[in-house]
Amino acid sequence: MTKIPRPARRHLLAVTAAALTLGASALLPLANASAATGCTVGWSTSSWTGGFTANITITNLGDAVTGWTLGFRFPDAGQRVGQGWSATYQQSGQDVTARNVDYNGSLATGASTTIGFTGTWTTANPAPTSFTLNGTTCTGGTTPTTPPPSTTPPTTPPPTTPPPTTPPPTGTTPVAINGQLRVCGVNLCNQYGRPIQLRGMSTHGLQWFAQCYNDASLDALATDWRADLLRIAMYVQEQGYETDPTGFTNRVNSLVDEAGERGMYALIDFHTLTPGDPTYNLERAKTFFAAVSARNAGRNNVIYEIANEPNGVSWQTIKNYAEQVIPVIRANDPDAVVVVGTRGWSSLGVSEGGNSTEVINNPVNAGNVMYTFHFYAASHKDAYRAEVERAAARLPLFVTEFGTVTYTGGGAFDSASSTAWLDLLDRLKISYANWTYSDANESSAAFRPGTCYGGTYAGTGVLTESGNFLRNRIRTPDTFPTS
Ligand code: IDC
Repeated sequence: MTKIPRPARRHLLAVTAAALTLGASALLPLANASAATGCTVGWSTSSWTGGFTANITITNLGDAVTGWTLGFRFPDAGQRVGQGWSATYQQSGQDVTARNVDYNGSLATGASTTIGFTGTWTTANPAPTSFTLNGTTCTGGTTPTTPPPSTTPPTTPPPTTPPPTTPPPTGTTPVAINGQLRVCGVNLCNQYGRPIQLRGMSTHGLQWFAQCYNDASLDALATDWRADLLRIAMYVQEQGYETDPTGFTNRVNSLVDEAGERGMYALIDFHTLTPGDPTYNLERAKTFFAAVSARNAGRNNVIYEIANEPNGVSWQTIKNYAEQVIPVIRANDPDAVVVVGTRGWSSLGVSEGGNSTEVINNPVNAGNVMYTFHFYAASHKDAYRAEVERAAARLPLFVTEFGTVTYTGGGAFDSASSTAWLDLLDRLKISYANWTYSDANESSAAFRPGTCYGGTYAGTGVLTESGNFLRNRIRTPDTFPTS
């Protein structure tokens, strides 16, 4: 038996005694004597002089419950609950109980719910160290992460009106509506199991265009362009990931968060290009995807793209690579969609004289996988479109990158071919990201050169011909099914 160290044991007894004295247990639903119980609670606050907000995540580790009461004791006598959300609060002395509201009372085994409140403090604001759920001490471990109080209020003040206590759906963003995605048949499907198409933009190389990805530009992407998707192009060579694995991993993770805060999906692109054999980067891929999948496993807006454009190698080599990288991701993030590059710069083999049959006959041995197709509209036309139409009946396809220009990233904007392509993708519900959401001095870039050194990204005044075309295509309303 694990020995509880003395001070902790004393504390647990104190909490129980206090709860009993205050009659808190009278509020509890009758315990089913045979039901397994257990819980873990995460507590995080942001605190300023005299005030704080607390976010509390409750995870039920026992049998399913249909109603719950969370109990905890403030360590300091000056701490008070103010306005709460997603629970009703009572405080007596230092003891607090939070009871579920209608929509979050049912907690299946392993399920979590998050509640919170604004509060006040006088002399100190330490986190509670022990919690109970329906009277059972949460021994699953508490994770107080309270930073030391700062002397100035946070830049975003606590809400003066509480967030609504009505149930989700909580928003109309692409991620709020569609939730965790998965592959169903040849489609990308949302949380209702219905096919959807995501439309969005790709960054340029993060090593060159970091200045283009900031609050203003990402706000414009989410609200002016109304994009569903941000592809995060992390080059591996060309002064990319291999020169600073930690730095680039952090940069990708922070862009995942930025996309998530705006309700957009994030496509994490391991942007291999030269050399074209993904095996060259296999160990780097394993290291990178282990890190990003562990870090983002709890997020529902992440899609993994494991090799941008394999070239000069067989499909079998790409498949072998995929079957080594995918398990690394799945070990951490079992339900995320993974997109696998194809032969001939992700042309389904066409640019190297092949076609999609090699994939159809020999698919990657893993579920929840899609296959990459890339095109550049001025270079790749009817023959490529015909192959996409043929393949789309058999394979889940994702156009993780395309250009409206030639495959060099430059040359004239091809309006007719770009329109034909996007009409086809819309009809087949194939998701896409355009190269690039940047102000690179090349015609594939959406912004005019110099835009990223100014503060304006919304509207049409900063756009190139290609950018204007894409913005018009992307900002039309989505028609995501919700049942
Ligand atoms: C191009 C960039 C260009 C950069 C070059 C470096 O547009 O500024 O100098 O990469 O490698 C792809 C690749 C993508 C290319 C793009 C245009 O995925 O990295 O970007 N392209 O050439 N495949 C087909 C075209």
